[in-house]
Amino acid sequence: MFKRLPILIATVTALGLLVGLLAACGNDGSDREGSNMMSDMSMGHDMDMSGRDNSPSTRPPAEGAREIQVVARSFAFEPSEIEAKVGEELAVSLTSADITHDFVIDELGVHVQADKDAGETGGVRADTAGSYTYYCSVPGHRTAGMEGTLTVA
Ligand SMILES: [Cu+2]
Repeated sequence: MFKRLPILIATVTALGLLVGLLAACGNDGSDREGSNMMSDMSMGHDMDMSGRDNSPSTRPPAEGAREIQVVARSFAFEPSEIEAKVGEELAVSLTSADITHDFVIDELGVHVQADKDAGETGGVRADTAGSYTYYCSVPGHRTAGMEGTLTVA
């Protein structure tokens, strides 16, 4: 897992450069319409890539939200259990102790991401009592143990 990630990033970067080069070549030899098509294609490519990192479901915490500090590391969350009241506004402040991790609760549309040097804070609120599982969506991390439970009562 650890050894493959840099290779993947390098491959993606190389592909991006290749697309850029192709677009530049197309610019030289073709008319404006052709080059627009090329840039549209590479824009779509970029959007797909960023869509993975920046989920639109991350929302800023509500004013007065209770801050919950969560530290993500390979491969656990600290704490692994969070309690909240029904309708309570939480501000989950995620930091990472090592590599990129995220904090996802599918049922609540929560996605907070933290890189090693850049944390993120996201608003969390459950209007229905119950147990909600939070996990890290980086491939392999959840099965390695990056799971926790938000209990709302
Ligand atoms: Cu992770």
